[in-house]
Amino acid sequence: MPVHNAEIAAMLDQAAELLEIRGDNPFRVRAYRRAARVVEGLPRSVTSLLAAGEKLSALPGIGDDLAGKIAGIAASGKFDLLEGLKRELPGELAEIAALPGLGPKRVKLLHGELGVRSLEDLRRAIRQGKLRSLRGFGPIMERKLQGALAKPVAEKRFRLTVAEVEAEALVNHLRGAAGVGHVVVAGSFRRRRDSVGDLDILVTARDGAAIGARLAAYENVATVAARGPTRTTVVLRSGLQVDLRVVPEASYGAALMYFTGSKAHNIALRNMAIERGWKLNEYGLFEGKRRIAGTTEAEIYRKLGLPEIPPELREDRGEIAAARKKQLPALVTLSDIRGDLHVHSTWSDGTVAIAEMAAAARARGYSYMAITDHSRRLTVAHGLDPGRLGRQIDEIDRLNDQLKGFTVLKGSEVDILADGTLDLPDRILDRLDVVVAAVHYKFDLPRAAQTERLIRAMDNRHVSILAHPTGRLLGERDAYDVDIERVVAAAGERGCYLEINAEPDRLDLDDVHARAAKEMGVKLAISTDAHSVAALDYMRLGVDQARRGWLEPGDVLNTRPLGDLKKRLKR
Ligand code: DGT
Ligand code: CA
Ligand code: CA
Repeated sequence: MPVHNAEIAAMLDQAAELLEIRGDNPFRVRAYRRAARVVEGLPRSVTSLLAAGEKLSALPGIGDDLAGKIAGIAASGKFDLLEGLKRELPGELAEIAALPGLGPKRVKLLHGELGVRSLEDLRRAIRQGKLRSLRGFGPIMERKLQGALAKPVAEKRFRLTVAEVEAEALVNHLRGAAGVGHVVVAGSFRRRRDSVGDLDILVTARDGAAIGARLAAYENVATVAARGPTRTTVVLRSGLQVDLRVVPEASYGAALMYFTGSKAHNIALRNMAIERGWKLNEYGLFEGKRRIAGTTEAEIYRKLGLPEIPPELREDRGEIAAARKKQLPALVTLSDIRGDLHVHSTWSDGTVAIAEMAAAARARGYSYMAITDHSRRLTVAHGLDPGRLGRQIDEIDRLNDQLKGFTVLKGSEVDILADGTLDLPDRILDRLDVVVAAVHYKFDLPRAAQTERLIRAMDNRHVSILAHPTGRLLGERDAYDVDIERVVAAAGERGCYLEINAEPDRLDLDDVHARAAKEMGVKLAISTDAHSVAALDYMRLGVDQARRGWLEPGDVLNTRPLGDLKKRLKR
């Protein structure tokens, strides 16, 4: 059976974790992590790429050695390096490293100094008060770990990009069945939530059992959890659950609406139907026994006196009242985006030279792109000091002289130091078009200090955009403790923009905070933070979250043409 991309990525990630704990070369560790992200984001399975004779070493960040290892995993389902590391490093160290606040470095200390090999060992060490004696483990860390160890295992959710890769392959497989009409992924996936609990796939066909059989026979199915004439539930080998529902064509709109949800939105609509003496369910809108709508969603909304509500808004967060008053927002779309304001190059930890990145941005229909490489504090990312940034500025000036109809903006992703000052002096920031300020360390400051830190950074009039404002990493790291409302208000007072970082594991600000920002009159930049050409395409994920945050083109900085943009970037 072919090995799925998600499984390969998980093995590469685990290997990176264990290599880091073992104290391997950080570049090697990062190479494995990066490869995991690349594999995870591939539009096709590694197996099919190899079968088509394509070279994995042509992918960004994947050299010959890694390409060989990945091909080996794809062929055998096993990763010798990982097996070896697991034998060499005892117990549950990888699980321990995944706890909040514990990276590989601290796990090494726990293991080396206290002999911790399992989660139980760690609990015991905390009970016995041994943790505090270790360097870098204060009482705050102890309390945090106690909390994390006490929590039941959270419901596993899957990042939207991971679900997309699974969904695309599966939808193609189902389309191959005889007698299928529509095949569509509904649920939180269609509402474009940043993560999904499972995939809800809706198919129109007469013979539901045949479609169910086709799903059960899919090569990536691990277990079939339930099987019936119109519904089938399976769990894929990645752990992602799939709920399949088969309905007749006449119920397509009603079923799509029902399975798109959200549940709260459905209930609100059903109540509207009841008020009119009707009944609304997944088979249609009914007056007595007569179906008065159901083939399309638009038809059902129309009967209820509403315009069609975009799936991204269907959360019962005021969209029905807005629809009733004909005041639904005209949501921003990908084609409104005119440029990307947070992009890396080989000057820091990007994989592509500035000129190539510019060409790729231009090919996406943009008219500008800001190069915002890291600043000097981030040594692992080859952050730029004022001298190198000065030389980069000169290079960009020369490049712009050659480009027509496209502009590379000079920028920096400057680190916000612990006290809220910036990692680069004003005299160099003064030469830039865009300064993106970001927190990359000291995530555990107390709330008041963290809030002050961000606000102080925005006090610097050179700062145009606050990058990934809460620092969350989906499924890995919670947002740091910060009074986000104060930060949003402070951004508004200072004419600073907030970022929706479109990286699939960030999507930060999230939908809810983006909407709060809009309501407070603060505008946002949707930026990819791309370190490779392929990552420029994450823009659509940022736009999805912006849409979930009710944003219209006018709320988004990088929908502005260049001249207007430049004026807005000046504070
Ligand atoms: P998820 O999977 O946790 O990311 O979120 P959803 O929204 O995809 O939820 P899921 O998979 O449990 O159900 C898919 C859709 O089915 C949901 O959005 C709305 C509909 N649905 C599920 N349960 C109910 C229910 O009890 N009542 C109503 N009205 N709709 C439901
Ligand atoms: Ca779902
Ligand atoms: Ca479901």
